[in-house]
Amino acid sequence: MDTLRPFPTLPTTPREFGFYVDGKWQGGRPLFDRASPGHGVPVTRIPKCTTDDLNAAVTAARTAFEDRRWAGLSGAARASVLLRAAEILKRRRAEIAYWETLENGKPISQAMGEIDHSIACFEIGAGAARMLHGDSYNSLGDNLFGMVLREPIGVVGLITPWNFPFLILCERVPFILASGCTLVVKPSEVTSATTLLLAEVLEEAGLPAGVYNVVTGSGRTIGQALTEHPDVDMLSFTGSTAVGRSCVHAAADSNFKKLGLELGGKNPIIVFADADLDDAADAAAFGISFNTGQCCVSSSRLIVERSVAAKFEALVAAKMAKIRVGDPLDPNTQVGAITTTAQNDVILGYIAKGQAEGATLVTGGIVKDLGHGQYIEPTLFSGVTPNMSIATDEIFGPVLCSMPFDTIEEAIALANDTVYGLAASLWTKNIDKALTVTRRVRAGRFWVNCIMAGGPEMPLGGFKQSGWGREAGTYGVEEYTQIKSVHIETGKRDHWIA
Ligand code: TXE
Repeated sequence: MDTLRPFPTLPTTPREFGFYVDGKWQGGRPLFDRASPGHGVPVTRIPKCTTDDLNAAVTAARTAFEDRRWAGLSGAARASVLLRAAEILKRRRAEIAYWETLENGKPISQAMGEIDHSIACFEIGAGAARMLHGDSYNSLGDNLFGMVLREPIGVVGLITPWNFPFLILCERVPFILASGCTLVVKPSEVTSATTLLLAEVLEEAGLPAGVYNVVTGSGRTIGQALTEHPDVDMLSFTGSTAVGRSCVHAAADSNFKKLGLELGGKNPIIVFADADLDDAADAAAFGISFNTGQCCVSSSRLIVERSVAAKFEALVAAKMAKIRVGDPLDPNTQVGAITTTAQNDVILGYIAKGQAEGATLVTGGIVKDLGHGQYIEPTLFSGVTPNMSIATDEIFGPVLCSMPFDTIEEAIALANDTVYGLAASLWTKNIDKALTVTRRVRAGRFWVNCIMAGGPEMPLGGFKQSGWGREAGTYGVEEYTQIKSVHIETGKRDHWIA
């Protein structure tokens, strides 16, 4: 299947997957069914791996790391594998997008865009593999020369969530591979298919066996065991703040493995009265509805200058009402299904709470009934105060909370009034305001007169409780390396003992 038309249909039977360790597909484990959240019918069957399977995967990754079958190659050789993977992804784009849509519920057109972005990650990872370098000190005197080497950190554990199963994977894997590390991936139990498909892609691209391993199963067993594993050198985790915290404990209690964490967000979109309000309203509606708001960088707090607040909220509500919520397999759909029933309940619970706390429901707040699956209309609350739970908690759904401000200081204070610091968007035509707010809002990603812009050249990651470290681009590769200071003495050495 390499085009979106004809409109793809559901698979007639669920597709059964194996798991992937040491370059071999494995089976024989109990399987669990994953139903499409947009249709309510089983679409995939995924193995419930054991901790022995996980241990075998870590051993395979360790062996592949220590014998230098990957780390020992030149950056150019690693780059050519990554570039071949990018070419294979181009060929398999529609197929991978299809399985992503079925398991996640996101619109197929969006899933295709995410595969394109993932291809770019592999291309940039290839460039980064060739450019990876250290430093030197020629300032230590004529008898001493200093070199700073970057070495791959070793075996990486990668735990990914269900909201962008393939994209988040590809914002990490090419950069981990570029550094020379080997890895064991544990995808979310509800969206494992495309992580397994990437194993096929990497194998065809010529990645040596044992470098990329995938073990599927629950977070509480396989995920937890990976965080605690004494032979894993680094863990990259993307998911909830609660599990992120448990990763920190597990790392401390096992082997002090290095952690990369990308956790929750409660991101502001700040709109000044002088902004192009139509552009900003489009961005506000997009920023909270994209991926049904199940996005760590969703802009869920609208902080808008009071003099235009009512007008702006009306503009956003009008845009939201036009968003096409529908069957994820329909190429015209803009907003698909909520990925899990648990998340659906969480979002509906917050919508009820917002009303109970006294916020005004301007638009949305209702379930869209397509006769199958779970869908929630994009929702806007006005009259929100900073202490309401809809203003403080990461809802992870299409729910935007509007709060007015009068002064720039108040806008900055409201934007920073959160334990998170993942992303922020700012709308103004005034350069002084733009630079002041950009410098003072504590967020890892900042968009001025745009939202969710950029590519995998730019680093991703958060301030405060949104996480540790950065992924993607050259920063992302460096994250998976460690530094060795090498001192080389030349000439005659001064003896300590006479
Ligand atoms: O995440 P979990 P959930 C936030 C969002 C959402 C909430 C809960 O607010 O409502 O988290 O989502 C694995 N040890 N984000 O419950 O449980 C799990 O199998 C090790 C924000 O689904 O954190 C999956 O692979 N691993 C976020 C991954 O962790 C464990 C994206 C994420 O699942 C584990 C997702 C354990 N004890 C949710 N328990 C973002 N930043 O984008 C689970 N896992």
